[in-house]
Amino acid sequence: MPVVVGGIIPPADEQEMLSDGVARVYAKDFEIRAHHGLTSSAWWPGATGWPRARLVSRPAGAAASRVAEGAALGARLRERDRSAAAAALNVIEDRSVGGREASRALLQEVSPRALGGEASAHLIGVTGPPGAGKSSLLSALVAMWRGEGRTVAVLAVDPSSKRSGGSLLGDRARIDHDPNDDGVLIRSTAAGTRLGGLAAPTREAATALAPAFDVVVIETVGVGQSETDVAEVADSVAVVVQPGSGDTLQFLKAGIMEVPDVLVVTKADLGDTAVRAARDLAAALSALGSQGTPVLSVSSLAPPSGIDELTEALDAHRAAVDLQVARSRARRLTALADFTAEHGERGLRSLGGHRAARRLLDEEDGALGVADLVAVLERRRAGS
Ligand SMILES: Nc1nc2c(ncn2[C@@H]2O[C@H](COP(=O)(O)OP(=O)(O)O)[C@@H](O)[C@H]2O)c(=O)[nH]1
Ligand SMILES: [Mg+2]
Repeated sequence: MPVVVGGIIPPADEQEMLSDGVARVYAKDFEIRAHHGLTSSAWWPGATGWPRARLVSRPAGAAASRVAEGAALGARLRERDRSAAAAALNVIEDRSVGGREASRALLQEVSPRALGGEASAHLIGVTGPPGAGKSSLLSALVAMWRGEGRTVAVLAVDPSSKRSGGSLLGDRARIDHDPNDDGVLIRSTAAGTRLGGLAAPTREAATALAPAFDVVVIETVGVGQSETDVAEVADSVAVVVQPGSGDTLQFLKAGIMEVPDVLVVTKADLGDTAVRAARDLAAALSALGSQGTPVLSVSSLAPPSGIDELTEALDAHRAAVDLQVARSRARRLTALADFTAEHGERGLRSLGGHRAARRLLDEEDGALGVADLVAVLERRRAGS
């Protein structure tokens, strides 16, 4: 009989688990003590958020074929077969137990180890408050990149949806592109719930697409926390603001917002206010000792302006990054955050604390993927 151990199941996942062959899903308020003689805190010490469930045993056939399908899609992406992208994203967005096993197999196929190095795409984070002009800017950027022959995937994080599959219309349909052009993929992905980071499906989607596209963009909404979140996966982060948005200036000065790699002021066609905004932001960055950070003024409305300067600034930033170092560091931080989300502070303490866990990961091969790194921590925890 299939048995689930290890966590509280979000009610929304129940149906999927049942269709995966799980015999019974105990809901959050289920009185565990009555059945197991355990208190819920003993059952889940230090639980934060919705942890992953672990299936101990279940029917083999269907699951095995989904894992094989995931691996095959990953192998196709590794060979830069973009026609596998949409199906691969479906696998990644399927957060059922079977779906996650298939995603894990898929991601193994695109890990730096399988690729023989880091994925070639430029991973770009585009973030900024709603209405700043991110989607319009991306329409112009996509057109520019396609004109240069670069293939582009855009993952637009939809803050209105907490779960994959349920992305709401609203913010997403605004990136203009030719639907018949197979060099462009635009996808809206759910915001998810992990505190202080991008949702796993978004990170995993970017990782999966990175070998197959020249540019992979993650568009997120917000200013303050969100650019640190997207920095978790992006090689380069562009923060997008519109003229007259004093918030960004205040956030930068107060240190709430980390200095972006590129700062973009939109709506240059508005004239004076746009010029002034760009000047004020450049002055603020200068005062913070970040004179090197480009501040670019762009207009996304026809005729667009400043878009080529922006692509050049992004390329220049990427060229200056030691990709292997930056990405393996990002994978380690992500693994640590994932482990902590699953096992809580107490799990972290069992490894000797945050710094000890970091050291443990630093000893590992830099080419390991996030799931392998989490497994390293979990093995150590089990052995401690
Ligand atoms: N004047 C002007 N308006 C713009 C420009 N870019 C975007 N907008 C407008 O600003 C609004 C928000 O744009 P959108 O791209 O959806 O912003 P997002 O919420 O950051 O994705 C829309 O009404 C756009 O037409 C621009 O360069 N100039
Ligand atoms: Mg938008």
